[in-house]
Amino acid sequence: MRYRGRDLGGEGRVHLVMESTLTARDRVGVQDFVLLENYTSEAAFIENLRRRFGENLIYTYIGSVLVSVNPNKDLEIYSKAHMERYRGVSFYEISPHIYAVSDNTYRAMRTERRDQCILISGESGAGKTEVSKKILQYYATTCPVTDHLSTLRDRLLQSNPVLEAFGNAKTLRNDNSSRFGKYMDVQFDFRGAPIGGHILNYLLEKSRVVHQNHGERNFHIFYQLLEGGEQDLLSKLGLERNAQKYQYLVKGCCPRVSSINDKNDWRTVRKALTVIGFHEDEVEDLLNIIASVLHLGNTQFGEGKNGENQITTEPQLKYLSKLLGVDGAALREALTHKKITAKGEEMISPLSFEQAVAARDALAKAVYGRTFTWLVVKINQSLAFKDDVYNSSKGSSSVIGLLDIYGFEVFQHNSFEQFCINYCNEKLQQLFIELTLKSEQEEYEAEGITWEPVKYFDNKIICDLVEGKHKGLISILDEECLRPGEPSDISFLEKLEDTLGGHAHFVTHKLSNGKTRKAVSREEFKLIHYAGEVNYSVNGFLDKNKDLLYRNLKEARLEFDEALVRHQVKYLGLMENLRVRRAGFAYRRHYETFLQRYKSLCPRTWPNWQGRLADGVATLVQHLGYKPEEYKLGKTKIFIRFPKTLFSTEDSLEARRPALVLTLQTSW
Ligand code: AD9
Ligand code: MG
Repeated sequence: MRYRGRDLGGEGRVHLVMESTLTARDRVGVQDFVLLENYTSEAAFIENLRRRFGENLIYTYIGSVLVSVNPNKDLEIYSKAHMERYRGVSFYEISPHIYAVSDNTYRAMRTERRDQCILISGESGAGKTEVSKKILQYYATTCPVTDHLSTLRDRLLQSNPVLEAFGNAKTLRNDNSSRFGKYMDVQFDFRGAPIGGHILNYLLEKSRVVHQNHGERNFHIFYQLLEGGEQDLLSKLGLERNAQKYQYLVKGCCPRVSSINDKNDWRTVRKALTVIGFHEDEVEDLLNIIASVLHLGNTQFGEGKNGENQITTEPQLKYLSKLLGVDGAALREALTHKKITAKGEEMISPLSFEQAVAARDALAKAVYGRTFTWLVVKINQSLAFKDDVYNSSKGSSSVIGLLDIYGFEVFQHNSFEQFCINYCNEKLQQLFIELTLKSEQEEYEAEGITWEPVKYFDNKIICDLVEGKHKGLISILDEECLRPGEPSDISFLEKLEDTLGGHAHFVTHKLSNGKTRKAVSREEFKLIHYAGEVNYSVNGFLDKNKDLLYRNLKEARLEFDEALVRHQVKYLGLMENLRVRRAGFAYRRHYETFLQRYKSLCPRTWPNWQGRLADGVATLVQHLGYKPEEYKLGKTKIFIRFPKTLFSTEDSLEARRPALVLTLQTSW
């Protein structure tokens, strides 16, 4: 089967001629769900996704929202030639692609001179980070650059491998799972050239430094250093080329991952650090800290002659003091003793074995966490917009923001980390609902447009359950952390039961009739999230919440798992979104703006319309031959149902809103 006609990246427009008994549309489905005949049927929706997926067409629109289905294999759709095809081409004129969203957002930024934002949502492993990288590559390749800007462009691109090395890890759901949230601003000058960038990082999962679940790994950088680091370097750091030797790397029993080449990745990261502008001594400091975390993990405690708890691994202590640049005796004391103040006097008291282990782990987590923050600060310094270099751009720059967070995740054992990650996803879903379902429908009502409301599940109820003042889960946790006496994870759970018991989205083992529920253990609570049910173990909640840094805040890998896709279609509210889009109006403009822009197309409105604005617009669209079903006149705006040639993408309502990309996981 061959396509005839213009090559548009495998899919082409619907007018392509195919040498087959099937029409192009039958075979590849529709590229915008708004065009789906049976648009209320979930089965038809999924079938359309499946057909397209079968043809390696992983992108489909719902109006201006891009749905991306993870192919879990390299598709040849990201070349420079592909980028060129999307440059300056109208959103609806070419097959859906992340480059179309990137280009549309870029042009909207330039023509409107307003900041833009691209929000990427989807569960863990669905492809959010890949999408964000593709967007960045698109800008790096297609935007104008001069010599000195090319350095900035390279730094923007190279910040990814560095941040991923230190902030990503293999989990059971994704071999390259982001364990921190990232919001990146790319700043452009008036010519549309990238001139600066800034990264905001959220809530790194530091607990991973000292513990990994079975089948998971620590952060990539540890394995990269051990696999790829030159022998001289490892000797200097006192490390052996064997991940199995390090207690912090053996917990998950997973030193190697078939899809990851630690050695190659090490080279990439080393090079990237240089491109970003790290000095050799800074890289040395960085690696000293990474090595010291491994030595901390191997620091053991045991009973001394007088029954006291002491460090039994002297070589580790020696390396630690050398690498961290601290006095050995002071470090020994800090790891085995604590300072307490009693009656105004400072006293030193020995730590028990368990306390010493906890103090060691806390130090490792704090050291790693602060190093990550420092890394982001350094990257930001290197990406910072420099007025003196680009003074021609002063005061006239705009930004495109990219949000890539950790996706919703459920494991067999879920703890504070999953709670934070999943809460973050609830908030993003709120924003998504606000942008696609709520405000859209409210506007029709406000403008007096006849409208049959589309019902949808509003997850505000779950956000309130988590963040509500005084009675929300986080408030209760904070109160319990600050309460005098002996607050514990279990006392926290009891408080939750007292306050939230009976809430439709909160479940514990206690049933109202006094019996117990088997599906939730005595140390767990269950939250019924928008994306699914998750049991959280309260073990460690108090300690982890006290940590201030937190407050700042399978191999599938190639099938289309229908149940998994259907689940995501449901909880992401895609059917509801489609219904709103289908029944709604793709474009809207204030009467004044509309008239101003198009009055020249009608002799009766040109050069100036003298009467009421609404009458002028009515006159204009009648002259243009619009059929009544194609538009509606509201109180202050005209609403137009489908894209028309009259409206280029720059005019779309969507250009004024954050672009939305939804990524779907296909297998796990
Ligand atoms: V998490 O919430 O950080 O755990 P993400 O970010 O949603 O997750 P990621 O982008 O890391 O997922 O994608 C997971 C894997 O899917 C990647 O490592 C790729 O192997 C694979 N993937 C994702 N998108 C694409 C794609 N467009 N083409 C090919 C892809 N492979
Ligand atoms: Mg990610």
